[in-house]
Amino acid sequence: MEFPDMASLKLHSRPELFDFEGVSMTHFFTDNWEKVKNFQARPDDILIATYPKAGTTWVSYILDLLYFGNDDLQLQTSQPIYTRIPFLESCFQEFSTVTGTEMADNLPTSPRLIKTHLPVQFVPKSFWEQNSRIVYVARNAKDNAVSYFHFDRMNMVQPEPGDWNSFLEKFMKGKNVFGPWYDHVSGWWEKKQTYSNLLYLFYEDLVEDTGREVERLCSFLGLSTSVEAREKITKGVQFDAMKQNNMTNHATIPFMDFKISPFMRKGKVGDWKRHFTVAQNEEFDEVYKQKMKKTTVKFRTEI
Ligand code: PPS
Repeated sequence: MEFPDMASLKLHSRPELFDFEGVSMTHFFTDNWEKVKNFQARPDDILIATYPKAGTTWVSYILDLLYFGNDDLQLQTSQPIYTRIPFLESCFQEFSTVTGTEMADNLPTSPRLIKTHLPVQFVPKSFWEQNSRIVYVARNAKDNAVSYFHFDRMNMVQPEPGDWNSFLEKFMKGKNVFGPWYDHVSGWWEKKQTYSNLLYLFYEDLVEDTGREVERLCSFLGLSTSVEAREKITKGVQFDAMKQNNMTNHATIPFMDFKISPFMRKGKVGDWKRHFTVAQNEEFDEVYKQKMKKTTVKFRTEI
């Protein structure tokens, strides 16, 4: 995907959130809806699904290296990750002539790695019909909220976040692009109970022991990657390596202002403690208890 330079961008203001079949969205992810809904998945497709800021890029890069990381890393050093792993529902017409579905349709690779932030009920039905494999990554709500706040500050195609307190209030009400975190993580968790081709990973587990999670991915995907290759990948996907790597750090996206906040920001579990006041934390815990009372999914907010 080629982006024009900043000077020719047609974006005049931040997009507004609106209700789309019960979920808060911006037009960037609904403008191509007919094509998204009717997207033709293939049995060997691998869908990487997450709530925004839960570790999408991290797991995408791990899968990319597992499947296509030949010794010379020719692809990985010449093409930004978002051109090789299309963002299915994206439709940034102001900046790009290709939509996420067109990019996915035109992907020459097998398997195709495809990224989505859709809540489970919005996933095109062909993925279920084709029994495609899906890797879902979830991150604890507090760190996820902090990461999303900084992302909305620096990303001009996201709604204006306001200050931290007002962003957190909106987060608790689910007024974020792709809707409530609570419904997203629990909806996908419920799906896992009936759809066996779904691996549910946690960001906190990846931080705690990346190598173990890479091994878990290999076993889910039926890959017999050698120990040496797995160790090399584990090293290459550490936060500092990905932050330095211009093909994974999103430095080439013109609508992200890294002077406000970098895409690869902290990469930590527990950064929320530097953001939440005691009162905010108490209110958040109370809301969390209510919203999550029906699900069995459990998160760690520190490791
Ligand atoms: S997006 O825009 O939704 O696709 O963003 P996403 O990739 O899901 O999430 C970005 C956050 O993931 C962190 N990240 C990592 N953490 C640890 N190790 C590695 N290798 C790594 N890669 C990405 C990234 O820094 C963002 O989190 P924060 O907390 O903002 O730093």
